[in-house]
Amino acid sequence: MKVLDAEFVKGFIRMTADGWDQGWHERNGGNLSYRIKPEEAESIKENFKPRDWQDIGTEVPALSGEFFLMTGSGKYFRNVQLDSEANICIIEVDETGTKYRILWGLRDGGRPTSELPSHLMNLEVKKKIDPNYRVVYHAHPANVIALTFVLPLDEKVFTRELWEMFTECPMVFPEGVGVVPWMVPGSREIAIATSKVMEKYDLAIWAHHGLFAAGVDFDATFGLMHLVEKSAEILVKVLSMTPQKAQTVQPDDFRHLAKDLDLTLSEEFLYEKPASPR
Ligand code: 2HA
Ligand code: ZN
Repeated sequence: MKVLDAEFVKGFIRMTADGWDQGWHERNGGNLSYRIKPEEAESIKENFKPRDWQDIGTEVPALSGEFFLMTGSGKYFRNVQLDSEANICIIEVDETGTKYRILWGLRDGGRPTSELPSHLMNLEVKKKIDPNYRVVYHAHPANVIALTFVLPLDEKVFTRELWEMFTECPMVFPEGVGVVPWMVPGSREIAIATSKVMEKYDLAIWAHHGLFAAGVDFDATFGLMHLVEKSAEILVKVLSMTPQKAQTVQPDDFRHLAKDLDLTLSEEFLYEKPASPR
């Protein structure tokens, strides 16, 4: 089968187009990766033409021998659907989990995403917790980024505020969201910090930069990004109108929700707030 005829490749490309349509991928912003299932790799392997092994820049031993579909470094989400073979690639991780090689794509040259260490470390953490996790998505949604200039960079505050704005939020991400302070993008340090957050959450906010989401498939992962950004947008609108909400969902309301819907909502997020703003 041709690579572009494979369903997982079509799903990947559709997600890049959807992200572009949302306005989350200015210029070459954002990146997407997918851990390919063995049978999916098998179905397209006749197209693989291995290039040289390169350093990943970190170690992901639990991903040794696995195949990944990902966006290219410096490539624009806007162009993925128009010319997929030039803008995305399939890579293989070697037996040591320290090197990768390109097998397909990036027809005119290039490298996998500049956030390769973060993508692979996140995929590794998620695989260890639940092998069904396959997708890691990084985008630059403006409202989430705006909130990182206004709210304390504290996972308790971000989780609680996003939950309050939109009751879908505690239902879809009852474990909450993590926050990574500003760090150099593309670095091993930010990859380590993000993968630590991913041990607990499916969402890692990058202060003054963007958001990482992880999920079992493209729908779940895109939906997570979309949901968080929409909730952030509502909070930005509220804070633009008033520094103080007139009314909101209270800790006991969340406890009630958790009981009725059989959710686990950690008490760490259900703290009492002072009467003043937030
Ligand atoms: O430009 O989003 O974090 C790609 C990025 C880097
Ligand atoms: Zn980014």
